[in-house]
Amino acid sequence: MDTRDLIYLEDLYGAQNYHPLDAVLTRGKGIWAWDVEGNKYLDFLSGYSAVNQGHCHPRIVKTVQMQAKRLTLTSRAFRNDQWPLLAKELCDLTGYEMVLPMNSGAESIETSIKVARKWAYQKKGVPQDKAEIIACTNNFHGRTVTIISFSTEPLYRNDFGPFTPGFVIVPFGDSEALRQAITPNTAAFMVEPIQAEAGILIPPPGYLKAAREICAENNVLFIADEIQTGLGRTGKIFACEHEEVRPDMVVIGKSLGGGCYPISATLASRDIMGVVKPGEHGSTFGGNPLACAVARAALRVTLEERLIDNARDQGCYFMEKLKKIKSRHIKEVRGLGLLIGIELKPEAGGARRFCEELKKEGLLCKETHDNVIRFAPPLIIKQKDLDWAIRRVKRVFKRLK
Ligand code: IF1
Repeated sequence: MDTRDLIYLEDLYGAQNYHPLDAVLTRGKGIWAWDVEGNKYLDFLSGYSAVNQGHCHPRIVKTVQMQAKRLTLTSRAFRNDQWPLLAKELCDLTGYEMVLPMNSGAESIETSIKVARKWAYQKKGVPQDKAEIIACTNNFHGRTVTIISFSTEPLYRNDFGPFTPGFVIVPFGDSEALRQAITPNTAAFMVEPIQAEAGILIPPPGYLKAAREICAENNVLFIADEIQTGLGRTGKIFACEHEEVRPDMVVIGKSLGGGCYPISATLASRDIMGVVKPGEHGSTFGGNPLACAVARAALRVTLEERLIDNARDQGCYFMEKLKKIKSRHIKEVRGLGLLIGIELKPEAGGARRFCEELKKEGLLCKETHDNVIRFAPPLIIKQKDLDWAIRRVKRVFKRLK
């Protein structure tokens, strides 16, 4: 079947919950993907940072094949030989004492909310059902009803009420507003170190550190959503490390699964994660042996192939090149590591048309929030591939002058 046939079927039978570019992909290898017509693309979205190790990484695929033939799912009613090893490896890597495995990022965000609330009732003495969690304007933490209950984006909230109570919103980047919003019932403050979906918004220098200190002073848990920024994307294991901030709880997902399999996790100290008792939380697939084997391989690849340093170095290189592009449409180029965005001026007519043109040049990019083109290639990308990409980005900005 060709592109047209497949789009017809998708539009006829598939729920219309996305507005994808019309690239019908059928194969991926490393930074490259091919559509059903045989056109080759450089993947500059990496599955929203879930494909940091590149498409179909041979070591990760081999692990999928081996484990899939051995044992895929036991439920947590029994034990398996992969979860304990992943748990130890994650704690050794990050310095946290305990980890709770789930599947999607949203499920682990929900985990962090439940753990923070339970910690508030049992350890902080917040009255039952009075726990408050503070989040930021323009946050993106997932799509469940509780998570969109504290979204400030109408598109994600409209017609999905009634919403979960207990959330307070403060402006992203304003630590004094955070201090003012804290009450004796505040359990936690949840923040993305960089707001990717909001348009690669980087907070003012010192914000994360100040917020962390305010939380510590007020016995409020600092929860970092590192689902997109974590595991090397910004040139560190966690983006919070750029400000030497150590959260009380860290939520990871996406590339933990090596671009092959959904797995997410919440990391915390024993004092915090220890409030969860048997039977109180979990999921059918949480901590399954296939997911854990894949995650162990994904972490090994990330560390042994030095993807974190590569993200730092290639990100610097690429950002420098992008900043040299002369175009009246460009308002700002910003980012950290290989999480980069070009914000266009409103009169540029929106980022979507630039992404359509970039697709014609063989670059798969996604606009975010109307005016930002997001560049987030797999962390394996080499300088020569970025040079290939830069030449095409320049061509598009020249054409759409
Ligand atoms: C969609 C956005 C990105 C995330 C952060 C939690 C989650 C995500 C920081 C939830 C997921 C994905 C979801 C996907 C598109 C994509 C996205 F545009 F929606 F916001 F990346 F920016 N925290 N982000 O980025 O993780 O449950 O999806 O595993 O929903 O359209 P998930």
